[in-house]
This record gives sequence, structure tokens and C-alpha cells, in this order.
Amino acid sequence: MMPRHDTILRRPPAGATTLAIALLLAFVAMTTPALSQVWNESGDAGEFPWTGQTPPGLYALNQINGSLQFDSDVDLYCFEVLNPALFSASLQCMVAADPNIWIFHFTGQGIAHNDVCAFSGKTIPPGIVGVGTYYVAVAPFGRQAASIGGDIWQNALFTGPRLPDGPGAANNLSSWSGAVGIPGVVPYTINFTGASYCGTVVPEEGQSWGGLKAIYR
Ligand SMILES: [Ca+2]
Ligand SMILES: [Ca+2]
Repeated sequence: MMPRHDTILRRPPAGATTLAIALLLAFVAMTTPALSQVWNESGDAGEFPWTGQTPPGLYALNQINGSLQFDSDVDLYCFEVLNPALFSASLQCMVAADPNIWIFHFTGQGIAHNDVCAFSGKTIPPGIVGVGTYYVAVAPFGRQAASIGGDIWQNALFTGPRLPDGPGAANNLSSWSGAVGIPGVVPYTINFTGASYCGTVVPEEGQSWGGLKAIYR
């Protein structure tokens, strides 16, 4: 017969299990890199949706830093809106002649523009941009988004955030018109609320039960 002490499975004390779990969680926290929610322009972002940059990342996109590197430089970046009530985009500014901000649907359709510097930002507030995939554009003061019908927005109205109101409003972005107001290299920062990286999967809880049943029927 084998000695009794070799046949008994001993349980570790409860305190030891708790300590092991705590150590494991601490190790995971130390070794998991924090997700960067900031994108810095890589090279030069293009001036149309089909040449703009798509920042790689997951979940919230909180900030984009870039530069207008030459006089007529225009930069576009892809992002997504999952919850329109939370979405805003604000281009930092100090004076009215600082660069302007635009939002385009990924198809190039004009969505919103602001050329008014208020509270240190040219801002697209919540309530204008719906759920979907979009591009934010930064261009020097004086440059205008244009389509085959002409400028998509009227020039320099200084009335705050507005929907397309120019002669080319019905058509998609196809060129940039107008002379640059203040030439030179201009760094910029766009701060977002409620924006996600382009390609971020819509959360599962967004699926209705009816929708799930339709998928798995
Ligand atoms: Ca640029
Ligand atoms: Ca560019």
C-alpha cells in the first residue's frame, strides 16, 4: 500500500489563490501596452477621401496632429461616428485666419464646415454628423472645397458651423479652389469627442434582438 500522504490532493489555502490572481492581473496590466488614441500625420495626408490617411487603431480616436507643409496643402483623415450625440471635432485656432475644418462623408459628399474661431477652436458640434464613416479635412484659410458645381460652401460667411450652402453643394468633393490666405508651414491639432478609428467594429450591443434572429435564422 502506498503511503497515505502521497494519495491526498492538497488544496492551496484560499489566501494563496487570491494572491496568485492579484499577481497575474498586475502582470497583465504591466505587460499590456496602452492603446494610443492619438494619430500623428504620417508624411503628408492626401486632399481627397481616396488619398486621405486612415489612422490605424481601435476604438476612440481622440486627437490628430498634423501640419500644412506647403502653401496649398490640404489634409484629410478617416474616422467613424457610432454615437452622433457624442461626436464633435474641434480644430485648434487662435485667430480667424488660422486653418479651417470640414467634414465629408466617405463618398466625398459635404457634411459640415466651420470658419469661425471661437473658444480656441473651429468646431463641428454634436448633432450635425450622423452614424457613418467620414473624413475630416484641414485646409489653409482661403482654400475652398469644390465640386463640379462650384464651391460646396459659400466663402467666408463667418456664421459658425454650417451645412453645405454653396453652388456646388449637391456634388461630391473633386477639387480645392481659392488662394491661400497666409502661406507657410502650419502645424495643427484636431480634438475629437465621440469619434472612433476608421474600421472600428460596431459594438455587439448595437444589434437588436430582431436583427440577431434574422442573421442566425
Ligand atoms: Ca499635411
Ligand atoms: Ca496634404
